[in-house]
Amino acid sequence: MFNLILFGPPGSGKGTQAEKLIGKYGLVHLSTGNLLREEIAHKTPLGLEAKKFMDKGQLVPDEVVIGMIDNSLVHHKNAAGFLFDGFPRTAAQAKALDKLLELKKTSITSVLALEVNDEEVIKRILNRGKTSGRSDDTNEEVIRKRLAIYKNETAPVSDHYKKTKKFQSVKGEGTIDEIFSLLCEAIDHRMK
Ligand code: B4P
Repeated sequence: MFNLILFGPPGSGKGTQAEKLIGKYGLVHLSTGNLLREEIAHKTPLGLEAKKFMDKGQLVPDEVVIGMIDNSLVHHKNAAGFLFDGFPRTAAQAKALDKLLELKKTSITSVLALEVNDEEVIKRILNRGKTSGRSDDTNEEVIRKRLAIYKNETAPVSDHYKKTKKFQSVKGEGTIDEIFSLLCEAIDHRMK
């Protein structure tokens, strides 16, 4: 199995690149952001609870997102591999993911981190906010809060993967196709 984590700050292009990568490599796309937004759209109790955190730019509690990933892994029993987008975002999530994959007798193959500067991601997210209908995309203060949480809680998760030499940074600035080529190069190299 080829299991890829797409890592990077909010608005770095994880979702954008994930859509292209799953088509090329036949991976199952697991985006915790998308799963949470589906719960919100269906007004489930989980969605209504998660929305309170997301609207403030905060992370949704670990047990909620870990539970969603657990369900998704069970649901996609015969997958050739997974692309994790926006997960793990905390050390506890990274440890839980290792355990869940171990139960499936597999592990993370590669972690690719999109590097984009703060002002560029703020510009991208505010731009998406004009059409996305996402309340966490329209307020610059909330976006800066998401970035601060990324730096304090999520960026340190990279150390977990650096120890096993699975971590690689990729330039996330440029056109969508240029960044896609860099990601494909890194994946093809890992697959050899
Ligand atoms: P996510 O859904 O993961 O959202 P994101 O970080 O904003 O998106 P992403 O990096 O995928 O950006 P995209 O490609 O869309 O999280 C939202 C919230 O959910 C979190 O704040 C948190 O509250 C909660 N959550 C999710 N997962 C969680 C977890 N594991 N634990 C706890 N809470 C969790 O790109 C952004 C924009 O840039 C788009 O408009 C795109 O068109 C544009 N763009 C992309 N590439 C570009 C390029 N090369 N040039 C110019 N623009 C580009």
